[in-house]
Amino acid sequence: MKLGIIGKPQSGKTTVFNAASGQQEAVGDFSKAIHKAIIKVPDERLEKLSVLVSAKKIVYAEIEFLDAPGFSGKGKESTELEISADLRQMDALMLVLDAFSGDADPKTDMKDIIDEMILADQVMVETNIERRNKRIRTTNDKTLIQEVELLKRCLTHLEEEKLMIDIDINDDERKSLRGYMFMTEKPLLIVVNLSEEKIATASEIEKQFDDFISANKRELASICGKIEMELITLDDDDRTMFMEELGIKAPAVDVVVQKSYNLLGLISFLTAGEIEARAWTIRKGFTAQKSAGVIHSDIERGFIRAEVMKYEDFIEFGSEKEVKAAGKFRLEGKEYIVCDGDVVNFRFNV
Ligand SMILES: Nc1nc2c(ncn2[C@@H]2O[C@H](COP(=O)(O)OP(=O)(O)OP(=O)(O)O)[C@@H](O)[C@H]2O)c(=O)[nH]1
Ligand SMILES: [Mg+2]
Repeated sequence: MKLGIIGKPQSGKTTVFNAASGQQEAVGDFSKAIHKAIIKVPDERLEKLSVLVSAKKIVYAEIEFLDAPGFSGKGKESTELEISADLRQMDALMLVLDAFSGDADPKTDMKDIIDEMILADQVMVETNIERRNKRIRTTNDKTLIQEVELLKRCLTHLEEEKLMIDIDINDDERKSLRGYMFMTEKPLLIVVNLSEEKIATASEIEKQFDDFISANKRELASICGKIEMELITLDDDDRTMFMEELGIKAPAVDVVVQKSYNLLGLISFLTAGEIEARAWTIRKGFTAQKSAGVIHSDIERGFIRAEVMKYEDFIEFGSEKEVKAAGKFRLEGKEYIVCDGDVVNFRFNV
């Protein structure tokens, strides 16, 4: 799963990327370099589970982050619409907005970046309509004609300055468009990058985005990128002290990473044993058998049953035995839909 960090030049993309990844890429250098990192998804359930079962280690779920420059930030005026192929490959986007500099106007910046994405999609659709029309002239191919009709609907929608994620089309039509990898079809996490002084006014700034966020597949988080970046350079004791001084409970970047995970439509089921307490990434709606395959294809192939406890029950009752005594231990078949936080043990035979 890939999440791309985008935004205007100098909006704090690399700062947020560093804070989330613990990497130390140069900031403020206008570089066009793409940075990549695999990020652990914070999950305090794993820490509690590992204590309960005396696990030797914890393995967190992971997502891939890309710090991806490439937007001019000039909105409709932009001429460089070369959104890189890397960005089109992303499963979701994190849009970082400057709310730290003196004349910051995050709402307008957001509009500009979105306009730029809409323009890029529009250009792509136009090129594809042209190409198909040429072929239709020689072949008169029915499927191509249908495709062009659908693309024309997309074009009208984009010309109305709307995002592809909000277009009203049926599932088959959406599927047939998948190959285009529209920029404006990706789930979006808006990250408001505040200055130290503005943290107190976060909720006021966030309100400006209410209308946009309430719609489908969009999330919002506020963060002070600079503080977060400093936090990761400290050792555990200093970090705790620094956070207490600032009155923050957990690094805001943890929330950002968790929200990205949700936005990608991902959930975790958990396994707990002496070797490790571990989160496994699945998509919402995965069956027990398919989930088993995430651990190993043999377990999927030889699937017999899944032993399932809710994380909360396991913590409340303290052991498998007690969960059983309380009647909360379940044996599920291969069609069972695994839920976030299920503590699972697969029985299999190969
Ligand atoms: N005060 C303050 N400054 C910040 C914050 N985030 C970033 N900056 C500063 O803004 C400048 C740009 O930050 P970067 O993280 O390099 O921004 P970027 O979006 O990666 O920039 P480009 O890759 O050049 O487009 C740097 O000088 C940062 O120190 C913040 O939360 N607060
Ligand atoms: Mg950068």
